[in-house]
Amino acid sequence: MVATVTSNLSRYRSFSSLYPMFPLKNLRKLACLFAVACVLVGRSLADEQDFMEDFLKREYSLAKPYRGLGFSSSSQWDLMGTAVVTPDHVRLTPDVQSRQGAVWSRVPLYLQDWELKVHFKIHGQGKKNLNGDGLGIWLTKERMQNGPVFGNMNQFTGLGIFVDTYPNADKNHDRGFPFISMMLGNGTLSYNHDYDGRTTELGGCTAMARNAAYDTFLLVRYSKKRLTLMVNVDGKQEWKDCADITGLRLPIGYFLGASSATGDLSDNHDIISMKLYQLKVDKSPEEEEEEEVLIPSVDNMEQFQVEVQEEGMSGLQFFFTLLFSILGLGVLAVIGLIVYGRWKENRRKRFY
Ligand SMILES: [Ca+2]
Repeated sequence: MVATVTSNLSRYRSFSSLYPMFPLKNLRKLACLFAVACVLVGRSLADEQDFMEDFLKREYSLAKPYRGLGFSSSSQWDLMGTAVVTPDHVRLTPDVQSRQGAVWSRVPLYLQDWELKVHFKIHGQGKKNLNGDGLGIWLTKERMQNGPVFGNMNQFTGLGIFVDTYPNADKNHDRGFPFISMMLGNGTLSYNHDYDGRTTELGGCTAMARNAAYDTFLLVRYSKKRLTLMVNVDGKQEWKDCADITGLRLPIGYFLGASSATGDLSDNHDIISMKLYQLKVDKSPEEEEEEEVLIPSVDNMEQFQVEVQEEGMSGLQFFFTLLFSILGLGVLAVIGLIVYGRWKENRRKRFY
């Protein structure tokens, strides 16, 4: 080691003696600066890593290796339906028609401020828009239920994030699919599959997360009645804003889950990880004293309501409606004339 340093130094000496504008002193300074910079950068990265790991809540997280997941009594997760565990992922549904699968946490989430990072993969043989139906990420009062909302029950209570891969309502192609959206259920609101849930969505965005060349993630952050949804699906290692809702009240003690369903169309729907981080947030005394939330709600919910346009008449339908209306009116006029003629004749006969 010493020998190498010495020989390197002698090489520097010869180098600097050949090129006097590059004196050895400067080289040493540069080397020192470089070393200090390396140490600082290394330390800050390590700090960040530690920071993140400190706040990762393993009891609420699903990550590799999935030891005992779904069958061991020590596992924090239950599987249902077609969901299976492999070394690389939890597959909610295979690329086969009419399947439903889910994974649900056994532990209710009692954190006030949190961040959920979901690593998922949706892929299959079907051509674009000939695949379906997508997956749902949940934080709800209910768990382990079957149903029509991406393999979970309708009229759920809590938060649903949907990666919808099939455009059921999109006749005008006004939004690209897959479309990621969020909905807050209060136990009576219904998700309408035929409209891709537009009547109840709080926000969302298009995210090309199917058959993607990169790892695909979504991130949900909830703190101080604000829910933000971000996506990372194009391999750029940056989060893109997808939805940002303020005034959203979500009770604690709900369950995390992920579910999926296939119908006539199908895909593989895989969850690689769901990592839950606790957020440390400074709160004012008033914020600390907020009364307990019992039912999920959003302030000014109306502002998020989307008008669903009933499908109008097509040109051909309009033509036939008009044609039959005119014919009908014509027939009525003829009948009227005949009746009038008879009445007039009868009157004349009576007159004579
Ligand atoms: Ca859909």
